[in-house]
Amino acid sequence: MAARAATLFLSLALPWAARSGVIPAPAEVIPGVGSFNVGPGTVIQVPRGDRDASAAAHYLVELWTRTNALELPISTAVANSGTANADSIAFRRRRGLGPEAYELDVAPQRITVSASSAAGLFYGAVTLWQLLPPGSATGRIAAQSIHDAPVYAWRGLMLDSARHMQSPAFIRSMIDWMAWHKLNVLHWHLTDDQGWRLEIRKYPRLTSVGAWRVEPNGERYGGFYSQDEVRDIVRFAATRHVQIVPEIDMPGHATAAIAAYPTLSSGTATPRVSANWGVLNHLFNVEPETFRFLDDVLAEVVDLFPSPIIHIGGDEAVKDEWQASPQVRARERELGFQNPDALQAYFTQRIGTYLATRGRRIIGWDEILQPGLRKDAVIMSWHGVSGAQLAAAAGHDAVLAPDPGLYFDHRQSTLPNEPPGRLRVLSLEDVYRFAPQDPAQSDRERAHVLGLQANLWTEHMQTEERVQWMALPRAAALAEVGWSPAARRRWPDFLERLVPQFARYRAFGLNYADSAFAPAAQISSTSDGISLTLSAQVDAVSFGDIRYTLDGTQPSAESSRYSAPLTLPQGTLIRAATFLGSEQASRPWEKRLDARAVLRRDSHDLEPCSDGIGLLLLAGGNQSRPLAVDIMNPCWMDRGIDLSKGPRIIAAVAPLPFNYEIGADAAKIRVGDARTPQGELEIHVDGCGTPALAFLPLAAAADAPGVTTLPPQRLPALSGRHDLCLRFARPRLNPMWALDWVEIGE
Ligand code: TNX
Repeated sequence: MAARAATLFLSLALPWAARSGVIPAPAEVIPGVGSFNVGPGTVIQVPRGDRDASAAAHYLVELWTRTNALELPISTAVANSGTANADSIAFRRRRGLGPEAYELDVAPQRITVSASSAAGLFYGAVTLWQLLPPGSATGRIAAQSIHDAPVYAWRGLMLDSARHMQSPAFIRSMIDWMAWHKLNVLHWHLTDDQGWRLEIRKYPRLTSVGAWRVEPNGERYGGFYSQDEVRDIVRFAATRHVQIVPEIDMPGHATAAIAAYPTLSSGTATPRVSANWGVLNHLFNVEPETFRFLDDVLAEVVDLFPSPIIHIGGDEAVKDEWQASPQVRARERELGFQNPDALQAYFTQRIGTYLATRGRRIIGWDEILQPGLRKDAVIMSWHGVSGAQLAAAAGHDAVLAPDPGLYFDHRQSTLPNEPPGRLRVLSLEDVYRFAPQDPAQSDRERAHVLGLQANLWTEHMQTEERVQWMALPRAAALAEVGWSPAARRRWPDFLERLVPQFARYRAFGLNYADSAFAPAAQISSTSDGISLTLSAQVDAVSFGDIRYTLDGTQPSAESSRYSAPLTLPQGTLIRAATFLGSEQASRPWEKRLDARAVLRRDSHDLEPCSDGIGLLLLAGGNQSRPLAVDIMNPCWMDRGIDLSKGPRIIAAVAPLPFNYEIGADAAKIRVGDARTPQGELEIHVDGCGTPALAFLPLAAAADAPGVTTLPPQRLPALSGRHDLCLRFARPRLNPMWALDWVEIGE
């Protein structure tokens, strides 16, 4: 409660904070007196001949047109002098500000955006755009003076276009919204085991073969970016001050390239472009011809991407093939290396030397940090932040991209509408509270930390809409951690600024997640009806309000405020949404409180029996809600079930392809314990170790691609409440079975 009072006080004292919604929060804001009226009469002035100022002004017009239907004229009549008309917004050059810094001065008659650089002018325009709440074409901007510059130079997102590919239009749109979060690096993961997505003119099979795979369901999947498309995207990114850092992964994650050109292989059999997730063991060999191939590929990459840094992957290169290959072993001896890690270090070194001749530095995943690594190589830390700590201590620049802290392939809440991904929750607040500063580091080491990045691995993000959902609004939290000084970051204040940001997402048609605000329901039956408890991830009760209706109408800021569990008659339709003041922060949610709502628990409501590799996976056949399953152990706990009346059990299940490469861990998965040819769902009482109380054969579901409801059964009567363990016994690894929902009662 004390925290809430402080929030309210802050937003009253600093009205700009609540109303404007500038994300990331500017470094310094000094409130002024009065306000500037923006409207169709406002004129934007840029110095004649200043193309950067003109570009920034045009971007401001574009943004306000989009979100406020406000299309202001730009005039170049006034040169870079102190005099101007009243009610104008002037862009100005000023010497002495940092590379991305700007100043924004709002006075009652005049707004001035000044910067030394093109990026500074651009970011000044973006901040000014956000000072006007989205919606109306007229409004007031409070007088203030903003001095702003980023804490970190590298504020990035990684997009994996190899596992699933996105259209060039999507990439451009992503660059655009990144820019207005002041994110400035798009690390583009273009090659992997499951696809090679970049046209290389010298090696056409990379895309004619390497860009295509056959999915477990038999469909062909793939595509690639032509060099013309890439050039177009790179040009666009430059206008948004986003650097695209391309990644060509090597020596591992190379299956697609090896499938296209088998002479690159260090294994015996030629692999196909993979449709399996996980870590594959195919590596490039270390023959001179292979380095020539890679140099040729990188020559075209360097030609396409002006980035001074090129990503060469280096992650998860399991050395089984290298160790088994007489050819690789012979080279290793010839070069005088004792172990395969030294050989990877040599590999990295050769590529680094080649790129240096083309004027570029390498960046790689933290596995490339090996003795002898060239000093200008940058380390991207994904094994937590330890890679960055070691790198900085060794004098290397580093970027923080830790798993799981900034891995946006994790779901953001336990709500049933989260799209496929990793089961572990990485909430908006988790990202916001990510602490990039390592107190144990010296100033010199700290200076090596270029910044931070979140990664969008797309194994489970099959569509562009899902990529947006996983990225937004967590990218807004990332942007603030990367840009704003720690002292300016306040979680409740960020949430308030996020509500207008959501309106901007809507104006741009972005499918953002409202998971932080969305109502969640817990339902149980009582003697008086159905008891309903509502909650939200952001602790709506102390922060905002959940408001609901029971008459079928949409909830509004005037609807009843939820404050304590409700008891409602069976059959009630409840609709609810979370509000901050009068602003709606979540999408509306609804639930019919019928008998099924009480009885049914789905895989999201149940507890996984173990913590192996937890995923949210879609079953075949147009299923829209993914199933929560630990692929190492498909098993769920259903707790506190009344068995005294020998209840009926109904379960719905789906077969899922087991297309994972997990090496020796596969032997840990329990299979071969089935009693019937297709296997069965076993019900154990009081834990999983007891003999099965009942089992539901899977024969009825074996031929259906999607979810099948198994024939109901009765469980034997046992007095009292018990914890049930529901697990699959199966004859073989593939298919894997998953539980969709279960109903136990009457
Ligand atoms: C590990 S992080 C990988 C990726 C996967 C990711 C899934 C890294 C450098 N490699 O290949 O997509 O886990 O979370």
